[in-house]
Amino acid sequence: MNKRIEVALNDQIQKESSSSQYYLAMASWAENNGLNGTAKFMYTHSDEERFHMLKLIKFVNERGGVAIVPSVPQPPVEFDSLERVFELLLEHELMVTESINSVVDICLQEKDYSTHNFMQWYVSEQLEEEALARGILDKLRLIGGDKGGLYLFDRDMEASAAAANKAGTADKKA
Ligand code: OFO
Repeated sequence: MNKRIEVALNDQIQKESSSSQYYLAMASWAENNGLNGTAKFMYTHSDEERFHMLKLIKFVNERGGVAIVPSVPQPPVEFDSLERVFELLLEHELMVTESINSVVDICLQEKDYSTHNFMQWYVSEQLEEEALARGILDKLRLIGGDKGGLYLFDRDMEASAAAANKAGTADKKA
């Protein structure tokens, strides 16, 4: 495997792993703050990020590279508010998108079209994740401090986690 591509993919493995830990920390915070639906959503999201990481690890190894299982910095324990959680999630996803784009760019520079093709899955995944985070943030801003609204929001998040779980199982079987 081309060295530059291998380094870029290992860097991406690190980012997906840190996304997984970050969302796990958000899940734990939500669970400790009575937001069980949001916690389920975040636990599922954390699992998805782990799947993104595993997919990259397997790809690197199958292509003759060496995947490095990264250590990741400890994510925060406390968050200021639910809105802040989703602001941070969106910021994090924007950073990940930038990183995916840079891997795609390196693939083109190195004329590695099969890795370029593999990375297209991540490109569309990022589009979905950004749209999801923006949609959730819009809802939270509408709700503001309304407790009833927050209760319904949390219930919706539980339904959305269940749907994602179902789709995720199908995805991993595909
Ligand atoms: Fe892996 O998609 Fe988010 O970070």
